[in-house]
Amino acid sequence: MKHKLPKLGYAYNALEPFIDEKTMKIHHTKHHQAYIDKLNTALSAYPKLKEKQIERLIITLNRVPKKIRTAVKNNAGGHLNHSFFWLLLKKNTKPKARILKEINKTFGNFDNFKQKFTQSSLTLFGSGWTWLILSPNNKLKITTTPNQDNPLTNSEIPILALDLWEHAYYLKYKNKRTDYIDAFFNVINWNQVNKNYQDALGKLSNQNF
Ligand code: MN3
Repeated sequence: MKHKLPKLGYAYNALEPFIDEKTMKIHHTKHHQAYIDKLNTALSAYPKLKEKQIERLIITLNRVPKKIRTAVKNNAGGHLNHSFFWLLLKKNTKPKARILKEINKTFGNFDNFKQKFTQSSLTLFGSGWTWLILSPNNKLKITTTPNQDNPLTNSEIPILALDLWEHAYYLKYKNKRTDYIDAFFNVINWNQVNKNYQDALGKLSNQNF
């Protein structure tokens, strides 16, 4: 099995003016594709690893031969994170249902959540991601990871993610990470976030992650 670039499911300009067409196109067809190409290259001599689901590959990273472990960590991580991220983007949805209830319960109210998520994103040094995760003890938490690391490595299940690599925003926002984070809050697909939360609760109760 060769890993392949997933379809975006919407047009490259669908998130304008918040995330611009050019950024989306390069991000998807060049950056995401590059992780996939490098992952396929790293796995090419390992038929069994080639058949592994991308999530399993990340969760069981310590069983990947040392020789290719860093390449797999970075590029399987890049593939997994971006595949997850694309689904989280859509204009004109609103936080609702179980996830909103849980956000309010955990962070007091939605504005507090947004503020904390923004603050974490601004204090992350260099390239990485901000996450809303479900912890093994069934709590929502905001975390950050460097590079292309994924919270699954720490048994935390991703619910929401923001790509904070400069390639995700530099063409439009230059050094203004704050403006990019603000823009992101206009294109979060809350239907997907709610689904991710429901799925995470299911995985947690089955210990299936
Ligand atoms: Mn990216």
